[in-house]
Amino acid sequence: MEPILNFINGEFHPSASGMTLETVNPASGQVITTLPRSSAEDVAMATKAALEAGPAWSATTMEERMAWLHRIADALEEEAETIAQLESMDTGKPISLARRVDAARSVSNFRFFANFGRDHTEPIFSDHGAVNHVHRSPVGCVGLITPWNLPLYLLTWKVAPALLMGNTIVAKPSELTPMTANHLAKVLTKVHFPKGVFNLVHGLGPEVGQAIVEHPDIRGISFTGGTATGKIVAATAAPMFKKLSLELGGKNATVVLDDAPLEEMMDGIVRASFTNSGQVCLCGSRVLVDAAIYDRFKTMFVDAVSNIVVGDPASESTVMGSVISKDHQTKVESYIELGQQEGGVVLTGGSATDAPVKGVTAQGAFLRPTVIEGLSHTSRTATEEIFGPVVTLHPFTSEQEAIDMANATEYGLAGSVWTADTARGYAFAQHLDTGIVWVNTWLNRDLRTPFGGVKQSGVGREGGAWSLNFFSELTNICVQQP
Ligand code: TXE
Repeated sequence: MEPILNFINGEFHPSASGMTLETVNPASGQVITTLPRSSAEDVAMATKAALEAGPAWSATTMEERMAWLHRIADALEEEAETIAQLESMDTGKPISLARRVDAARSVSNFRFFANFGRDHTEPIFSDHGAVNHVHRSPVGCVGLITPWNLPLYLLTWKVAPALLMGNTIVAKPSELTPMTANHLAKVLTKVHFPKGVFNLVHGLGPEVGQAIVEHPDIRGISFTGGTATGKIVAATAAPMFKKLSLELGGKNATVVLDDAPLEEMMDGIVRASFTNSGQVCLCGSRVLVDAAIYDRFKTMFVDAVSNIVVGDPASESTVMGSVISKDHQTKVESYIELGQQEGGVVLTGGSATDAPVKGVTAQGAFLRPTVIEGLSHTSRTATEEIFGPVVTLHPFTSEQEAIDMANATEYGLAGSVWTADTARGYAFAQHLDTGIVWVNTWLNRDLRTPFGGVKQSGVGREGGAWSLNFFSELTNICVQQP
């Protein structure tokens, strides 16, 4: 395939140094193409283009920007199948998932904010003979840094509101998954989007991501990725007083209460555990089950998990593809090994050697979904983010114990509660120290709601009005009435 290039000032360019990296199809181990190994020099060029495009873009009206978001959504929709194919090839996720989640949500991210901008009005406060107007203006040039698990889904989640609020952008996708960000640049070119408003610089995190965070003219950073990297981003941005939104790792609990109708809810619990090979920050990687139903749950859960169709992501029948890379496969296998060292028992799945995936090449980064029981909920395997197709099972004997277990990690992103009584589930959810809790569902997303975590899962919220707030600055204009 043609090489990926940076997208700066509406033109495609190699990196200034001419250096490149390779992007690999993790399901086959084959190199797909190359991408620029950019540096601070490329980030400076992209930022200059963004600053030059800033005045004209921020002078447009919300109406004009909403119209642009609709045009982009329309163009992405026309190319949804191409986007799904590229995303599946770049990440190893099944084509069915790439269509249903990645491509579809990339369109709806633009569509949602195009419409949300219309409904959103600013408050006016009148008192003491004066009228106070809350005036919004763009942050300016913002840096968007995104991970490899949901590449276009998470990039567009940031691009749409950033554009809506009149900002210009320097974006950096993960070096592991550059394909669909590149396609977004092609779509913007196709719809004649103003040059320099959206810029894309590819490369390694410490070389390009770091340069974006350090650049003095990039006034806000929206970052999604690992907690360890989030700490580096925060340490760099904080003394520069940049606006900062961090959506980081998670080690989420799926809590199954004693009255949960298991036949009806098992599919949702399995999806929460293994969607995208468990490579979603919202996945439930710890399954806490009331001891009274633990054995019945375990039997049904292990049966469902061992029947998940794992294989070639290009096949329509595949439910779980590969993980993102051979390196990540090794990292996940090390946690399966650790789980056994810590006293856990593998009930299904295991390393690629112990539980080989049939019908795929050994060069592919495949693992079968793995369930481990018998571990303390404070073990490393049950508290560290694995970010792969591995869940641990833990019985509890009271709701309070379940709450304490669920809250016993350094993360606080999401969780789910399963029960026949939704009022009970809602009451239980309020005790979970996380940013999001689903009751009897998972990944049901209303884009108007706040999205983000607490503790080591990040700082800030994006979504709906929270995104508009992050991607704008407020001025209160107080007008003394005559
Ligand atoms: O994240 P990284 P990755 C977690 C999960 C996963 C881990 C690594 O644990 O194993 O993060 O995934 C860029 N300054 N999640 O590699 O390494 C990097 O190039 C600025 C949870 O995706 O944090 C990439 O574009 N940027 C997460 C982006 O940061 C830097 C989803 C994320 O890379 C940088 C994905 C630096 N110094 C992974 N170093 C979620 N919560 O959704 C790297 N980057």
